Amino acid sequence: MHRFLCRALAVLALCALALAKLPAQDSADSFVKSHYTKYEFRIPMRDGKHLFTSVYVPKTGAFSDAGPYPFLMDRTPYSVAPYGEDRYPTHLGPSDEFEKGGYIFVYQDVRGRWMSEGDFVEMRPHIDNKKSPQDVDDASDTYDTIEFLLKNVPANNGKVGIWGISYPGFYTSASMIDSHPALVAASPQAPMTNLFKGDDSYHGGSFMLEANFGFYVFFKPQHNPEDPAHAQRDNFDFGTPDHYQFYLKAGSLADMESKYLKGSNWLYNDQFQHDTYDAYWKSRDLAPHMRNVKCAVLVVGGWYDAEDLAGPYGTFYAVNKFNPETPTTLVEGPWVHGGWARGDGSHLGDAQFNAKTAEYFRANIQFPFFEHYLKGKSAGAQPKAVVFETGTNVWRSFDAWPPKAAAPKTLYFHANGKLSFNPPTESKGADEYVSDPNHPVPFVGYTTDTVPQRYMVDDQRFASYRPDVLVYQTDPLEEDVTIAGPISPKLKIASSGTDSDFIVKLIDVYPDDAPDVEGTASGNKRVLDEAPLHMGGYQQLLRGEPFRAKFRNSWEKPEPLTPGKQTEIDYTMPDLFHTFRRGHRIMVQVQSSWFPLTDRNPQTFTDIPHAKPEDFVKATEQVFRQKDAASGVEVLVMP
Ligand code: PG9
Repeated sequence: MHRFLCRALAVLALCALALAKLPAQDSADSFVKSHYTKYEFRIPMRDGKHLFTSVYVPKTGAFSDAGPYPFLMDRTPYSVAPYGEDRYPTHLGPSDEFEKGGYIFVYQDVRGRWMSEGDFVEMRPHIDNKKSPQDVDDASDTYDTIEFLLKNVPANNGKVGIWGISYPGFYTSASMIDSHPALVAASPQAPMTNLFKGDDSYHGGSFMLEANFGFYVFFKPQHNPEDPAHAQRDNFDFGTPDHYQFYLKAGSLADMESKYLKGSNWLYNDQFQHDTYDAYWKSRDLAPHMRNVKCAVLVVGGWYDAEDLAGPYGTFYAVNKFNPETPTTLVEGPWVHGGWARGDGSHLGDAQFNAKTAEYFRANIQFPFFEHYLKGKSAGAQPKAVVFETGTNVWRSFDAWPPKAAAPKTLYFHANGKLSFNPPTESKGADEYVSDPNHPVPFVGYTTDTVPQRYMVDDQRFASYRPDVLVYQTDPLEEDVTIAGPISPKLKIASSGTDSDFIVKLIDVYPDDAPDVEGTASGNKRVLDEAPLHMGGYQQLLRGEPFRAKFRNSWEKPEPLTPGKQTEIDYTMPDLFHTFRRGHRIMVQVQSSWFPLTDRNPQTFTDIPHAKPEDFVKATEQVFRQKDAASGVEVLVMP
């Protein structure tokens, strides 16, 4: 038991530190300690609260660039440790280029976390028209922080940049609103934009169970910010590495909370108790507030981000919509959550990209962006989108995203598991399966105690063999097919139940003679032996998302299905840029559970977080594929 707990703690600690690129453990002879001087401030905000801020200033003569230097800020809920002006981290900034590049690094505990005063509010809602000094949010906290830094930190050049990954990515997005005039460059990376609509909490109305419960047993309310060691390293013991079984036996979300957390974490309770798009979630949607963004923006996301997949698009589209004159670029690569900040980015799981995509991003996109706006270095044109095309494995730039040339086409379901761009002609046609919530379809084909980052490109053959998974695939392609942009399932279904989930997965099927690849360990350790991997027939997941049928007409007011009645389930999955190579097949799978990635739908219209065991009933799901009721997936195809 203890072994699993230690592993889980270690994984979480590494993720939090790696993602935040925060100072890890200090080391006496670190490069940082010999090249920087550390200052700690408790910066007063307009409402009187003080935010704890660590500042690292290059020592005189430390770098060829003699300064003055710009600020580069990172605001985080995950702690700015090490605390103490005599304790230094081993690294600073987004990458080594910055650490040696002549910057003043600023790390701040956000309001209500660790050493900062005030109350922590999950994804603090933005206040558009602030009426008094008591109207505070992360835009005002950043503004006040910048005012203080400019006046109190030596050797600065009056310019400020801000960046952050995940939660720090959200704080970056929030800081850009009504931005301080000294803030000239911001890079929100894997930012949460809307936790209910596709970021960490809900996808298509389904609760992201494994990721959220696994996160909130560690991310807890803090009662004593003066105690930096405060119980973030909780002793939660799952008791088993097999989380499929753990969650299956745990019962409803409410049962699980009362059994394991006992009301100790209102942050988690807020997540699962607000299971419709209510005022709690609407107030936290950052997109409608992304106005008066005067700084240049570099939004970064990963095609395979298991946490904040939708957030980068949400921020990018909002900044463009409300600030058309502001230089804004979207960068998307074949990365997991924060994958661009570490490693070389040459592969993920068994998927090979034949390019060091993360190294390329850090050196050729991220560093030049900040050097240009913070130091006036030349950086060339700033395209609207710089995106890595998987399949062909090349970087491309566009003046719009999705590319203007990409045109909508539908991949239609046909009899005998066929998929084609031609619509069905049959007057009658449907496929069906029995979905049993007590035997849900697993989201990976192996035992796991986490959300393996590699799941988003894993082989789907384990699922395709199940009778409760529909499989449709094209013939081997005679020429390359490139898709660019969102992927939109359009299903005509009927269910014997009064609610159901529908998960659609878009898959690239490798030809039987695909070359082997060397066994590789990446992200979460390979689940297979380290040996050449036979890729023949590999069904590589590209994109999968659930949709909870009760939300088909309204996110606010869920509605039951009428048993047996034909119903449309139309939704959109986050963007891709992928080429299905000649000889490959395009595959689509359809299923009604994805466990324990998402919580189970009882398939009875009910209050799911409080569902009773007897609510969980089998349902026969029909998917129509006929002339007047065609089902399929709409994609944007490049010419
Ligand atoms: N994206 C992660 C998260 C944010 C908020 C709630 C749950 C998870 C993260 O910041 O790592």
